[in-house]
Amino acid sequence: MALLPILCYPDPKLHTVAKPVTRFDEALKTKIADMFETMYEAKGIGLAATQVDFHERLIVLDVSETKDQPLVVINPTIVSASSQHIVGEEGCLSVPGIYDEVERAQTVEIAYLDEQGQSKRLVAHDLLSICIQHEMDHLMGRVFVEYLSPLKRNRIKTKMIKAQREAARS
Ligand code: GNR
Ligand code: NI
Repeated sequence: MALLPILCYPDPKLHTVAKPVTRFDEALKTKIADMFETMYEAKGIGLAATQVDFHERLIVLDVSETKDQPLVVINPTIVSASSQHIVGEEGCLSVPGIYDEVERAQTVEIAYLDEQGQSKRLVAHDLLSICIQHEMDHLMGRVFVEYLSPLKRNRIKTKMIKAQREAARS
């Protein structure tokens, strides 16, 4: 088990488009275990492989209060999305300290593979739906701040660069 470094916005690597997972081997199991360890340690409810500089379509999630409902989602596709939308306050482990409202489909149905490579379907509502859409965006190289106004996004970018410069000096 290992903690993986999380890429921080505006790292250009966060805009990499992930490729499908093709090998369901021991290396993948290790990556999944390391991603869960990293996500739980960072108090996140989800983590996309992109955020740990691994560019395959792999997500780990756990939106439960009790942190005992791990979910592995590989090669996800949206089967359907509700026309009903919801606005939720989002944060991101790659944009620490920034929270803002994003509108998403309230319900999504996804098709995906589990860690054994078995086909699955899942209908997700509310927070799980939001989290799945947030993580699938990461796999497409998209970070939630890209939904905010250019003014807000530029302020966030400047703040992140400054924070990273100060962290590197200390
Ligand atoms: O931990 C996280 N919380 C969160 C809250 C609202 C909407 C999305 C998220 S995902 C985020 C972890 C993360 O950055 N995943 O990519
Ligand atoms: Ni994120």
